[in-house]
Parts: sequence; C-alpha cells; structure tokens
Amino acid sequence: MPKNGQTQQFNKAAFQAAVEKHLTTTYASTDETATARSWYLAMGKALAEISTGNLLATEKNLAEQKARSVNYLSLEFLIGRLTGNNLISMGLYENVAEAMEEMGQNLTDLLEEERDPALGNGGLGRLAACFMDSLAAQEYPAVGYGLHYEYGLFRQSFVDGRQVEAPDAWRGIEGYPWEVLRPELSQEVSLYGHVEGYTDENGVECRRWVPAMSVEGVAWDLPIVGYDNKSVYPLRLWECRSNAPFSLARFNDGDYVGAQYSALEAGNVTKVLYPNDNHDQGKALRLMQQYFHCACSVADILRRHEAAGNSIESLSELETIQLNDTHPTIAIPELMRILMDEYKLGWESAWEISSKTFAYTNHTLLPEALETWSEALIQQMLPRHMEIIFEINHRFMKQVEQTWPGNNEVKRKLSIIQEGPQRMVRMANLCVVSTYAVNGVAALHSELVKRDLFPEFNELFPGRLTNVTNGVTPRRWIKYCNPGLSALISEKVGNDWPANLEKIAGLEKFADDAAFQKRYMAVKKENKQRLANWVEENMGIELDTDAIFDIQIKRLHEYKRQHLNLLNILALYHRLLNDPTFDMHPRVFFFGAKAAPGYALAKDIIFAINKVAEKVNNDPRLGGKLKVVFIPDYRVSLAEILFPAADVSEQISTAGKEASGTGNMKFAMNGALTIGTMDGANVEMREEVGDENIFIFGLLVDEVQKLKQEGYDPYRYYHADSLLRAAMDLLETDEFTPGNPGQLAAIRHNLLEGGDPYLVLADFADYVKTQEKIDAEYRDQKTWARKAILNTALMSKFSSDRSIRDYANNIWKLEPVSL
Ligand code: T68
Repeated sequence: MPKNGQTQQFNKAAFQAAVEKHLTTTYASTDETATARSWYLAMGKALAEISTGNLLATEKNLAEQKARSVNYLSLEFLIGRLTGNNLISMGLYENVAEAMEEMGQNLTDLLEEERDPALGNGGLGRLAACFMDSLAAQEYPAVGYGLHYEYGLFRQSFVDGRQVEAPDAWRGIEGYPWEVLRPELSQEVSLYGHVEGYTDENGVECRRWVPAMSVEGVAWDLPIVGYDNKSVYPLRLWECRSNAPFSLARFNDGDYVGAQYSALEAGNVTKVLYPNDNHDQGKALRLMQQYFHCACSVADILRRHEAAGNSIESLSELETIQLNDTHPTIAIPELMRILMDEYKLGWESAWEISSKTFAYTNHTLLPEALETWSEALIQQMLPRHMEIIFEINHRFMKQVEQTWPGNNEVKRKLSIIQEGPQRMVRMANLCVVSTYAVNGVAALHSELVKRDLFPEFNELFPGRLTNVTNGVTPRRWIKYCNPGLSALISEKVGNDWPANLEKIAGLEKFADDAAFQKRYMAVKKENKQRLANWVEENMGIELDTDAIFDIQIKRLHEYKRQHLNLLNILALYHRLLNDPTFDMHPRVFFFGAKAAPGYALAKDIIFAINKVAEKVNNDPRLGGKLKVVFIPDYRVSLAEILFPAADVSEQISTAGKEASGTGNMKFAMNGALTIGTMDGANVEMREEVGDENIFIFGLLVDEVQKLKQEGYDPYRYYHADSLLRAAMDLLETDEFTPGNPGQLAAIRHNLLEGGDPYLVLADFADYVKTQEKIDAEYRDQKTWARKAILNTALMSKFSSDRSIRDYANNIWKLEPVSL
C-alpha cells in the first residue's frame, strides 16, 4: 500500500494560495476582515479541492477495473466534523498546521469553527460513518448513500432543567466546505398515481406505474478519505428539490394528489431528520424520505453499472446493496419494478438478481422499533411497489405452505402483511425474505434474532441469518480524539496501529510496568482536565480531576436505564447524608443524552437528573464527594472530549435490549473500565479483557425472560430493600425541586405502578454493590492503571476495520482495490 499517498501531493505554497483565493473569491473576505470562521471555511475548501480530485480518480479507477462494490444504504450517517479527521487520513495534519500558522492562524482554533454534521440519531448513524471510514481505509470499493437533510438532529438546551429543541442548520449560511454538488447525477423521483396494464409490442401483458407527480433528487458528495492511502470514496447524499413538484398534466388525476401535496410543500422531503431512535413513527413524510432515498440510490447504482459497460444480468456480480436497518427496504421493490417494468425481465429473472443483491442488517429486537407501514399508505404513494410486495408475499406464502402444510398460525406469523383492522407491511419480514444475508450486530444479539425474533425464518433459510459484531474506527476514536494516548501507544508498538489495531495488543506487556502505568494515568489526567475545563467554561461547574469520572453518554431511552444510574446517585446522596459510617471516593457522574421530542418519560428523566445535579453540586454537606453534570447538546464533537476522559463507562441496559452498543467500545479503548450488564457487545468485550477487568452485574437475558414470564413485581424489590426505598422516595419529595414536591414523581410511578418494564428495580441492588466495588478498586491506583491499560490493549477486535473485513469476507465477497 502506498504510504501517506496524499502527503506526497502536498505543496505548501500552492495550498496557501488556494486558501487565500477562497478567502477572497469564495467568502469575500480580506486578511483584515476575515473571521476565524472564514479562515476555517477557506481552508476547508482548499482541502476539499485535494480530496475531490482523488474522489474522481478513485471513481474512474473502480469503473475501469470493473471492481465489485458495496453500496451502503442508510437514512443516517452521523459523520461528525470532517476537517480534523480528514487531515489525519490525508497525512496532512502537521503540514496544514504549519501552513496555517504561517498565515497567522492556529489550526486547533480553526477546527473548532466547524459545526457537527449531525445527520443521524445515535449508534446506527455513527456506525454507518465508522463503516465508511473503514471501507476507505482498507480500500474496499464502496459508495455510501444517504440523505442531505437541511436540518440534522435538533440542538438541545435546558431551560430550568427541561430539554428544549432548536433546529440544527448544520451547513450554516455559507454551505459546508467539504461537500461538492454533482448536478450531472440528478434523478427524477416519481410519487403517487396508479398502475395500469398494457400489451407491449411483442404481445406480452405488462404492468406500469403512471405516477402523478415527481420531485428532483440532487446529489452532494462528501469525501470519505482513506487513511494512509490515496482512495477517496463518496458519501452521496440526496437533496430533494421540489420547487414545482408535480406534473401539471396529471394534476387532475385525482384529488388525493392535492391532499398530499400540502404535506410535501410544508416539509420538503429532505428538510429534516426524524429525531426518533429505536422507535417507529409511521409518518407519511418519513415514508416519502425513505422512498426518495432508495429511488435516487438504486437509479445511481444502475447508472454506474451501465456506464461501466456492464449488462443488467451481471448486477449482483458487481454490486451488492447493504440495507442499514429496514429504513431503506423499499429499495427492494424499487429494483424489482425497474428490472421488470423498465428492463422487461420476467419475475423469476428479476428476483434472481434482486435477491442476490440485497443484504440486511438488523439493529434492534424492540417491538416498537420494528417498522411497519400501512398498506393503504404504500398503496397510495407507491402503488406499483405495493403490487410487487403482494407478489413477493404470495410466492413466499406458498413456500411456507410447503414447509408447514395447513399451518395458518405460522403463516400469520411470517407473512409480510400483518392482518388486522389496518393491514400493515412488516418491513423486517420483507427484508428477510428478499435478501441473501441478514445480520445482527453482536454475537448475543444475532443469537436472539435467530432464537426469538425469526426462528422460523432461520429454519426456512438455513445460513441466511448471521452475525457481524460492530466496531468503531480507531482513527477518530483513538488517534484523533486522544493524541496523548496515541503518542504513548506509538512509542510502544510503532505508529501503524491506527490501520492495524491488532498491534495494540503489544501494550499488554506494559500493563504491570510502573513507569508506563504512571505515564498512562498522566494522559488520563490531562484528558480529564480538558473535559473539566470545558465544563467550567460552558457550564460554570468546577470539577476535581482526582474524582472518578463516571460517564453515561447515549440517547435517552428507558431500556438504556439512565434512571438506574440516577437511583444509584440518589442512594449515594442518601447515604452521605444519613449514614455516618459511609464513605466514598469523590465521583462525578456525567450524562449526555437527547430525548426524542415526543418521548415524555425520557424528558422527565432528563429533568430529574438536572434537578438532582443542581442540588447536589451546591450542597456543602456532601463535601464535594458527589457531582452530577448533564452535558447539554451531546454530539460527536463532545463525545471526542468525553470518551478519553472517562474512568468508568456506564453500559447498563436491560439484558437483551441493547443490540450491540458502540460507545462501550470507544470507552474501553480509551482506558475506561466498564460497568455493564451481559448485553450486546459487552459480552464480547468481557471475553476479550477477562472477567477481572470489567464490572459485570445484573440479570442475564434468560433470567429477564423468566422473571417476566413468572410475573415481575417491582414492589417486591421496593419493600425488601431500604436503600432502594430511600432513593425512590426522594423522587416524591421536594428535595430537588424546592416548593414543588412531586415534580420528579413520574419516574417513581413508572417503576412501581407502571410495572417497571425494563427491570430497573430488579437490577438495583447488584448495581449498587458493583459500584461500591469500583469505588474500592479505584483507590488502588496501580491496580486500576493495570486494568485500564489492559482494556486499551485488548480491544483490537472492536475496530470497525475488523467488522468491515467480516462483511467483506462473509457476506459481500469483496476484494480491496488500491489506487
Ligand atoms: C442502535 N440503533 C442500537 N437506532 O440501539 C445499538 N432507530 O445497540 C447498536 O449498537 C447501534 O444501533 C449500531 O448497530 C440505533 O441507533 C437508531 O438510531 C434509529 C434511528 C431511526 C429509527 C430507528
């Protein structure tokens, strides 16, 4: 592999001239009037010129070589800031820092001017971003297809402790310097209308869609720069332009067009990212986003395939399409429609191609997150697709009948169409039937997909259901965000670990080396100070970096159990004030989490944590032992400060509910010890680091299921445990909301009368005990350092490079192609 491929092309004087040119001609600034923001924009544009050239070269090379490629379809790519990361991948960080210094600019300051492109909700979107990074780093031919939302995930602030949402105009008024418009790739996307039969020139009976309106899809490419190589792959984001979004000629087609048109007009299709994670909302505009994304992406894949001179019959040999969850499922009937109605293939030939092209990743078992769409809605918006879905189901039901003759129970369960007062299309079932591979995202999760979610499908399609354990990119999540640790690692194992994370295992032999322990802990301390400074500057809270930094950062969701963490905090508060024999090492509990705007209990939990924080942080009786910090507007750029600063990582979901988790991996790589349940990838992390180096607690999946079957009674735990009772009862008082008792009572109510659906009370005692163990172990800094080092050393499995190799070898059958 050519080393530092892009460094060789760097010419400092030319680069500085390009920055100057953009400063004056693109952003109309002079050296005198330029702000830090205009310097950042000009620098970004100058860098994008380099990456765009390499993007076009990569595209050309792959077309010429007729390389097999993966098309990663995702409604979300939570890429985070690109400038610093791309500089590292290009090998230009030092060069550009020097070039900018000569122009009187500090690179670190300029990088802070970039807004986070927050084009995703959480884990699923961030995974897609890590995967693109790993595809490029290993030169597996790939295109990422997503949506160019005008507004990303909402910005969060707190007003009197309550979450307030504001729109996120991530591109600013100037536009984002890294994106390039590709007008030549525009697509027209049809909607509504009806289906008609006709006889073609050969006398064959055919079907065709007569749409009622169309919108335009415009492509923006963001460069995914390969680490230490020359390849640059596109992340292609479609923007909907619907200035005149309907055909006048067909306007009289039916009144329903008029009815739907207002929805479109009110919110242009790609206006805003839906802010729900792990929850299906079923809004028509969301279905329109999904179809718009799929129609543009499938058309672009076919365009590339044909432009390279390939026949449609060879599609599945050269292209594979990975569906990131069911959100892009409508791509399946879309490809079938094009193959049959436009390429005139028969059903069998079309199915042969389509079912060998698509693969699907499942990210959740939560019933409320499994997507269904009303048949009536699909019928109205995409009538030809509905017809095709019926035909897929019809043929599938015949297959089920052969395997389980006369068994209507099993048919009802497996059918793509769910019967009921409103018939619904089950997108996950459609995916399992229509793809060649279905994977879960961690070993435990994939087993549960087979055992609990799709047992009959597993019988019907042996081998189709499989696992690819998630991973995260070590470039962003170690090298870029933790320069101190990176330098230390490089010194011990050489500097090629970011592309070969197996190398960090070389740290294992230094785990007992006192001098190394000291330096490792000194880096941790610096990172804690960096976070403490941020908190002081932005929130006015002073923190002691000798305290244990205990961090839970992830979307707010009952199954993730931020309220279990809160109950432990309340128990500590109670004991500090009431138990003279109780002592604890000072600890700061950090939270970062957005709640979906319509999720009332999640918002109540945020409010409660904020109110507890207000009290605790200012209560002199606690002697500074307990602090609570809720970081507002948690996002990728803050994650980059939080992960390196953690001593303790909170991964405390109810067993069986967190498909994988990926934050758990980022924490451990950066030397935090995990307190976690036997859930998601925690299970595999424990396998890697050993039971002594992770704090596991709580019920196992089978114990959770058994307890629920037997009839779980939260009151049993409440009555039996006086500490739990004390913590719970604090929620009813006005201890944290002076003069307003009961403001936090919704949580208590949900846990008692509400039946505690995520077994918070059942796991409380073991959680508290395990937190005490952490407290004791932290006091022995040498042992702690040893464990932290081993966590860094033993995390190589969780590089997304390994995940991508698993996909490439076991599912996609892809080979790297170097430029
Ligand atoms: C997450 N899912 C899983 N969903 O919860 C997490 N959902 O365990 C896993 O590690 C991660 O995916 C990556 O596999 C999500 O993040 C969403 O964000 C989402 C968005 C829209 C609709 C439904």
